[in-house]
Amino acid sequence: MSNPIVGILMGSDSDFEIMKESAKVLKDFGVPFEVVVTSAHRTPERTLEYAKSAKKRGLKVLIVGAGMAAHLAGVIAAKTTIPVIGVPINSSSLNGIDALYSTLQMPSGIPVGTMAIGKAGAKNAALYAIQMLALSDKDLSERLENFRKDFERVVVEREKKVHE
Ligand code: RP5
Repeated sequence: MSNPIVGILMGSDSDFEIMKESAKVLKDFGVPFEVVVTSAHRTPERTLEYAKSAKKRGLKVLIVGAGMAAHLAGVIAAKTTIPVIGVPINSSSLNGIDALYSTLQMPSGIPVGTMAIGKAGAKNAALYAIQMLALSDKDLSERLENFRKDFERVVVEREKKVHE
């Protein structure tokens, strides 16, 4: 996509199965984004370069998913003042608890807004990014309001099925 304002980053292409949930939401809302595979451990220089240049390139929010010893979101956050939203990926035998702690437990001064483990987290990361962007974008804000209304309707409809 040209002129992306959200970056979706992940530590491995194997994370895409989860992180595509963020991409789907951003696409539905018409928010331009880019997807990048970069690792804090395997490609540290590429990761730092991305973080350092993100703001200059016009990115406004970064969504970062990683599993196992998930340092990616923290390393990215260390090198940019753009808000970083972390998504712990359940790619290990610890089912993502390792990634949750690694992503969430940032030392003071360098925040990473951490979502739930896995697909729900990836979806919510995109919605959270949209909420931030909507603060200065009236159209996007309206789309968000409509999304919430539709969402409420779907929940009520589903409840009817429970009683059938
Ligand atoms: C992390 O290690 C990645 O974010 C991924 O969740 C996990 C496993 O990566 P692969 O071995 O599948 O490439 O860096």
